Amino acid sequence: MVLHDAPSLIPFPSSVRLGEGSVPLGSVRLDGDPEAVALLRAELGALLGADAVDDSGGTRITLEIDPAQGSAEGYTLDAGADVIRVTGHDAAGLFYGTRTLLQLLRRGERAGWSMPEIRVEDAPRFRYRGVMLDVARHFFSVADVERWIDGAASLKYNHLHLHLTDDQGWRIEIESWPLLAERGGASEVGGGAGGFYTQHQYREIVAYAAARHMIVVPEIDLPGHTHAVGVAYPELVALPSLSDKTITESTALSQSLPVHGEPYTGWAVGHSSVQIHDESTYAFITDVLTEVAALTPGPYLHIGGDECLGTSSEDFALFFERVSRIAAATGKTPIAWHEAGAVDDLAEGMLGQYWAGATPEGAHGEHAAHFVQRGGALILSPSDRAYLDMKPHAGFPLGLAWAGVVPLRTAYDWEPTAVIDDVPAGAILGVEAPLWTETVSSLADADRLAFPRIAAQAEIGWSAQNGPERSWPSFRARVARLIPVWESSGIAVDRTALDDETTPEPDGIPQPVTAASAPSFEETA
Ligand code: TNX
Repeated sequence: MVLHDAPSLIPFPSSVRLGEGSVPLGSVRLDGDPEAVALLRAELGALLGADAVDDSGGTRITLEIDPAQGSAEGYTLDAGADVIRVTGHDAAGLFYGTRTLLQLLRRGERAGWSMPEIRVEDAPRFRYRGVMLDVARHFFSVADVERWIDGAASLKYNHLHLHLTDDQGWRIEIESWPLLAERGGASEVGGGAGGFYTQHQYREIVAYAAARHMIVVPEIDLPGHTHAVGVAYPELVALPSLSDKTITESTALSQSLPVHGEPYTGWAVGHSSVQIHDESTYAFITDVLTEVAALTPGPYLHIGGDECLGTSSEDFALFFERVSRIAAATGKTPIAWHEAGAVDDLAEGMLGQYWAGATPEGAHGEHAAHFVQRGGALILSPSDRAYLDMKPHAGFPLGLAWAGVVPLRTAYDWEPTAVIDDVPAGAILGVEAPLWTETVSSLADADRLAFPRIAAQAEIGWSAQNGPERSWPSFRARVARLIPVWESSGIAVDRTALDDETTPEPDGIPQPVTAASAPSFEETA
């Protein structure tokens, strides 16, 4: 059953009891865990006005950690007459409780800011809830990445996968191989200037994410997607392997073909590889992965492995058997795209990231399952559901459509434990929503492709399969009410996402609900 007065929370919590009244927030004071208080004070100050958060009066907001309550990343939120209490099982749980609190804020015409009287008990379904930003096809500034983190953290995502290297640009300073960033970073799709993060800037991103309980997962894509390495150090990279498909598609798009040692600015994939039979390649990779691991407090190091279309399966196996162990030797758990599961002797315990369809065809499912057979686990990013860069409808100006057009309803319609045959549910670490940026050159464009579909993957990753409100009609109604909230925080949203859908009203008569007809942030009180 859909509760029509269910609060507009995404992802929907494990349990919600809504009271009758509302809690005024015209003036609040915060106490409790210093870190959580500092962050929420700044956020409430920006929303309610600095004067409203002056610690002198009004509604008391208490933020506490109590490991005796709930489970990992879980929290309870109790909003009564004039006290709001958020208790996290751990610091992450407390942070998520404050995300729920922020989603509950409403501004009434006369009454000003308030939230409903409510009791929420909540904890996530999956440990890994990721978003990916491809900063290689187009470069995004530190400030842009921080805004992206804010949007994802508000939906309780806890991992940010940064796709740091690809044919079109190398985005992270490596001190032992300085030309990678200096030369390999000075390009992007479409011919723009590109850019890279200094190690100092990268640490800033990692720290900003950590303060919002997001772990950064760096990806150095190998052995393919390495054309930019050859712009910096031509001897490390093989000559481009130009398939008929690459030639036809590049011609159709009026994009130049890759030329060894020169910047590449088109969209083609699968034409590059490091020199698999040169020892110097492995010295280079050891240096790079060691530096990236040292910049990474999180447990994971993504080493790519996708779309090596010009590489023989023998060479691919030779490479991955060795490089998966070089990655593991840094002390991190390596992650690879699921194609690497074709390799028999992968380092044990690696994670596979599955990107083919929600109904696997060919060997994709087997390759993914191989990671589990080797003692690892899976992150699921089915491209026809979870890829944020697929067009949400055919005429959408941004995005690609190779995995299909993915409307919001399709994005919401999949079950992580039902994708890969013959793996136990416990081997599904979680889900990730990737945004590739061939067609995305600004944060506003990234947002417009991501929102609201990013909310679908957030709910799939967090909310129990049979939890309350875990249905399309409820989700859709909650999205409609959150669109103005996202917009008021500066996020560009695809307002057409709900246009072709209808939802049953309480009296059973289906009514079209469009983002345009959704209430504004002010009117949702
Ligand atoms: C496939 S799926 C890629 C990327 C592209 C993306 C575009 C996968 C692991 N790799 O190289 O950017 O499609 O949607």
